[in-house]
Amino acid sequence: MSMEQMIRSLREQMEQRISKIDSRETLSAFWQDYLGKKGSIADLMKGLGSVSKEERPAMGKVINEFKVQTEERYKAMSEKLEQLEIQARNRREAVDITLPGKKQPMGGLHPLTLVKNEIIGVFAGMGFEVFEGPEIEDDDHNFTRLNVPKDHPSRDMQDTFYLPDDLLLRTQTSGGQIRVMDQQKPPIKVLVPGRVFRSDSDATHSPMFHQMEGLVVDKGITLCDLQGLLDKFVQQLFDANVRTRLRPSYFPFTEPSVEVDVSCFECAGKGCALCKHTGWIEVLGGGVVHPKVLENCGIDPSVYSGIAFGIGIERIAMLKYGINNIGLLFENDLRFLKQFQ
Ligand code: 2NL
Repeated sequence: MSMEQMIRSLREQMEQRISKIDSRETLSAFWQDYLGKKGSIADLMKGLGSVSKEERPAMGKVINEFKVQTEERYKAMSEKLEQLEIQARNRREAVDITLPGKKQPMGGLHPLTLVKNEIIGVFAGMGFEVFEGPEIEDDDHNFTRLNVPKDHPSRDMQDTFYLPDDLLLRTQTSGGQIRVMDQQKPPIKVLVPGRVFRSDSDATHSPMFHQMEGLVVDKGITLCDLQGLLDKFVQQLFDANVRTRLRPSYFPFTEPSVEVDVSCFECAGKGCALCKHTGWIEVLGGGVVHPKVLENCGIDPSVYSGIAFGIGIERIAMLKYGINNIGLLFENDLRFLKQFQ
């Protein structure tokens, strides 16, 4: 076979190979077989040595044309493969910009937080400052300095969760007010919100609930100040027309102690299911701070006097929103919670 015939046959073979290429791998093999160091074209170049001097330039030209043609085919195929790869990637990564976005649902405040904020809002308007104490208290802050000495029967009034080392889960936030009195001298006007714990559980009691205690200490503070303060408070919280009623009660840390009722905001005192046909609803407890408590905090009870009160936030929330079971406030069922948004 002459060299020219050989080149013609190689050229046909090359065109066949290139038309079948479908990947980088087969293209790379193609390059090796034709254009590589040990490829067909290199072989042809070597064979040029045994061609006669007269024929050599013409033959060289034919080989070179074959080489250029092969390189062109290679380059074209390489570009074609690249285009195919880009198309494939674009298909893979395609984003449908007409699809609707993912909705991020709006969060909202828990009804207890709403009520807490509302109560703080009312008292802040009367000049109260907010202070928070620790949930884990010592016996001294939770009981002793509040005039509830060890072995005093009133410790049984609230079943306490005790911890090791004379520590306990606070049964009320009063330890917070004790700290305020330790740190600042009268006039004092503070509101202390927080979680409190009592071993008690039924439809209206939870072992953990939220309380808001208030304390005012200054010269000449009386029970009348407490009623005036609470009158304004319930009028802003429930209805402008409600009134308060104080009934005698007992707490070791106040003397006198009172239970505070609000006239029914559902029936205006006429009697309904909410007020159990009495016209009155119990909302909180309070009283005049016991002189011993002031004394225990380094405040002279012959100069200063104080009033204090404690509000159960769950109770207020249940009254305001007509919730009949306290458990609903802790289950976090969205069907319930969404009603307050
Ligand atoms: C309730 C209502 C009350 C207080 C809390 C208090 C705090 C200090 C001094 C005096 Cl530092 N009193 N707090 C007073 C009366 C009632 O909460 O039903 N508690 C068992």
